[in-house]
This record gives sequence, structure tokens and C-alpha cells, in this order.
Amino acid sequence: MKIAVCPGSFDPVTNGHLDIIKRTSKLVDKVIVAVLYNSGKTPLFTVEERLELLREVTKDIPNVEIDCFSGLLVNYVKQKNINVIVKGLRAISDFEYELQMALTNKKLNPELETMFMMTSGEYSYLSSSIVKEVCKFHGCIDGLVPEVVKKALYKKFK
Ligand code: COD
Repeated sequence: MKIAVCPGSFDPVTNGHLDIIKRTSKLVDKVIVAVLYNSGKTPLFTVEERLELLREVTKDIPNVEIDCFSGLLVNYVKQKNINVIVKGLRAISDFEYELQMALTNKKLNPELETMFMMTSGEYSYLSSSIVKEVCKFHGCIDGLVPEVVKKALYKKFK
């Protein structure tokens, strides 16, 4: 059984994340979407809220599981028998950070592969931070996040 992990902060999940999750689900037997819960960042949504939103937006994809982890991704991967890490790649700005993480993970576990999936053109500029900023200042976020996430964002910023 081929298991992929799509790790991230997902604060909150955007249509860009969802696109990567859906495309990955067509390539492997199971996708685990894993939310990091001890990040140095101060999140807008709690881990429970992020997990709930992810569960809701992936409920129609049968081979997707939502989970969270703390500490090193390589340890989580080992514990869950995951075969591959799948990351989304947007602009050149993503590349340096992702290269550093992929090589660090490779150093920590030489058996482990990271695969990069190119963003879809329509989501290439999209990030959770951008969505939060636009929503905070009452800009339109239609088409950037699923409806349920839009509602959750409106509630946070009302
Ligand atoms: N299109 C395509 N991909 C996208 C888009 C988009 N519009 N938006 C985001 N993505 C991709 C990102 O490139 C990333 O691959 C993934 O989706 C998640 O994005 P975020 O922003 O929600 O999450 P990050 O980048 O903050 O997550 C970082 C991790 C949690 C994966 C990382 O910090 C981690 O693995 N931490 C654990 C500690 C560890 O093991 N450290 C050692 C390795 S350096």
C-alpha cells in the first residue's frame, strides 16, 4: 500500500492545498494530510479547527485521512509507515525553503523521498496568509477557499 503525507500548517486550508491533496489522492492508495501543531507560528485557527475544516473539505475523497503531528516530520512518517512526502510548489520563493526541508528530511532518513507537485496555474499565487489578510480587511475571498472555510474566516474576523 502506497501512503503519501501532505504536511502543512493549513491555517486555514485553501483551494491551493485542496488541489494538491486531490491530485495526490489519485496517485497513491492513501493520503494522510498532517497538520503540524507545535509550529513557531501563531495560528489564527486552533489545531482542532484546522482539522475539522480539513475533514469537511475532504469528506468526498475516500482515501484521505486527516491527522496532526508534533516534532519532526521524519518521525511521524516512520511511525505511520508513510512512503513519500508530497509538497506543493508555487513560485521560486517556495523552492529554497522546500529544498532545505527536503534535504534535511533526506539527511535524517535517507530512505525517505519528497515529491513536489507543481501548483495549478489558478492557485499559483495563493497562500493561507494572503487569504487571511484579504479577509481581515474585508476583501473578496470567493474562489480562494472552500465555502466552509470562508464562513469560518468571516466568523474569526467579524
Ligand atoms: N499551491 C500549491 N501548493 C501549495 C499552495 C498552493 N496555492 N499553498 C500551499 N501549498 C503547499 C506548500 O508549498 C506546502 O508544501 C504545503 O502546501 C503546506 O503549506 P502550509 O503553508 O500550510 O504549511 P507550511 O509550509 O507552513 O508547512 C511546513 C511543515 C509543517 C510541512 C514543516 O514545517 C515541517 O515539516 N515541520 C515539522 C518539523 C520538521 O520536521 N522539521 C525538519 C525539516 S526542515
